[in-house]
Amino acid sequence: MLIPILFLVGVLSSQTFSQEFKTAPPPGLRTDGGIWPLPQNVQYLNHSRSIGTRRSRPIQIILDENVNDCDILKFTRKTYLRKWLLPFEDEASANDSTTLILTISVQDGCPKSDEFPQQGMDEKYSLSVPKEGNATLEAKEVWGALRGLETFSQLVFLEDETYYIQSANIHDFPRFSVRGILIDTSRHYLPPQTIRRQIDLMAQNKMNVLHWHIVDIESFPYISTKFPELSGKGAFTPRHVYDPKTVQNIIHYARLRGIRVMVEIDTPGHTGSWKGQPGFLADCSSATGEKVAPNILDPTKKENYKFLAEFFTEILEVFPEKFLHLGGDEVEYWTEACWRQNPEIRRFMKLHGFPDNVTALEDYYFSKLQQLLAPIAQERRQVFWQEVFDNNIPEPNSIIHIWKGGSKTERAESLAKVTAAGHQAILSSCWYLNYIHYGDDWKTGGINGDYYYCDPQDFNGTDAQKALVLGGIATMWAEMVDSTNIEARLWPRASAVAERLWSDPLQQKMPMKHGHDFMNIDAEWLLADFEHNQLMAHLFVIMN
Ligand code: CP6
Repeated sequence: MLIPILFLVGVLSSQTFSQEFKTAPPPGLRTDGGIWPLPQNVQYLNHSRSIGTRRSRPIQIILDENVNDCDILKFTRKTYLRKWLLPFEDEASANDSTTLILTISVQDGCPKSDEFPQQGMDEKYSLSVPKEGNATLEAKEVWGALRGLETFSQLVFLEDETYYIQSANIHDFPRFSVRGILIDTSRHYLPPQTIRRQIDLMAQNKMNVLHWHIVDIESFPYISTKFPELSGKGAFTPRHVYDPKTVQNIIHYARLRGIRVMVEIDTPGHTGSWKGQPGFLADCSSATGEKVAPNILDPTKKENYKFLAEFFTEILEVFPEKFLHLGGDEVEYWTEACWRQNPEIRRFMKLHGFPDNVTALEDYYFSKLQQLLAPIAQERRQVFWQEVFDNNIPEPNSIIHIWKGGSKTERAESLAKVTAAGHQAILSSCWYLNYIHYGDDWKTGGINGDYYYCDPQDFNGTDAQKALVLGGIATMWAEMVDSTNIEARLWPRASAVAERLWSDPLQQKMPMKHGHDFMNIDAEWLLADFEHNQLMAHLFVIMN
């Protein structure tokens, strides 16, 4: 039934397009919309009105009394108004009869200055732009108002030096609560302005979690105030670091845009750069006795747990986000050359009666990690890469981050297993954006060839299991990525992920694959339109 209906919609809308335009529509001109990601419920009123020029004041935004002083909304208002190049955005009254007034009301008022967006943040909003009179934006929390303002901005378009707004009624909310991007600042250093710029682009796509894979084998750019030798010995150079002020700045920058910063401290593997803590890394040698560069910590030393407890205490003070990512991936790469070749570690295993493989030792490490986190991380939810679930014993309340899955079947099985065990899950398997192809691959790119079509709830399981899927994170592993290419590689490809995680799959203009893609052309238009917006934003940033 779905296929014929969607087909009909496709035919009708392409006829509308071809009647209105002999050639492709000019960039930026909205026809039936073009909001990205597609709202859950949108009714276009088939009408747009002129609201002024760059020199007049096309838009005025009025905040309701209870949020009139809200830092987040005042900041966001200013940012959006500057998009339309308004010189007098702080003046109270409209000075032009065509000025559109948008009033914003937020039921729950403004978050305190030490409150950050968190899991469970309410991003729902209702936006009404009638054919005449004021526009209204209503939300329960400011986070919803931020999403609504982004939608509002996408209804505004410029045509022959005049601003127009498309009339519409929109009721919108996200399908998933976690919609993220992973950045990897260990393989290549990313300057703070590059990170901030990706945060801006995430906000344009209504994404809300920046997963900061901050340290790994290649470098340790995080400056620890308690253990400065970590970056002292582990950073590429003394300039390739994030000092406490910079980290704070990024967290606050993200907060103003309704984005959470989830840091990942990946242990016990992937720790090659932790050279600044003496005795932390295990001695490694190959089976023939040759020394091998260590990439895994030594789980047998008491001092290492004392150190980790102090280090995590600092991390928890620095990052307010309630999800703490603890890594745990690919441990098997280093257990053979390090743990199993190291005489002291072997002796330790024997002493504890562990069998002659490393599983029990890994379990030992994760249980010690739980013990040291218990008193300091009560308010936090722990996130682990899937191996900790596959091979070890994760904390029962932890969230499992699924990244493996060379095929759809494999990732569906992982999702089914993890949720059957009662864990919440985050999916990344289909969104390895570091992979590139020739051509535009935003629909069919990735290891599994289904960036856009990948659905995190497409697995065999009960409704309760599906509800345990929190969302997804597009990963930008940075072995071959740095500040010169990250933006072009992320966007607009990550926008495909953003729409999958926000929108209702049944309402999308680009349907899930039903045999053939009959609406490719419309889809391409939407994307071109979107890219145009990105470009405009880019130019704006450069101009400023
Ligand atoms: N680094 C870390 C990586 C990867 C992972 N963890 C990775 C593995 C396979 C691919 C891409 C990235 N580079 N720390 C796995 C979660 Cl294909």
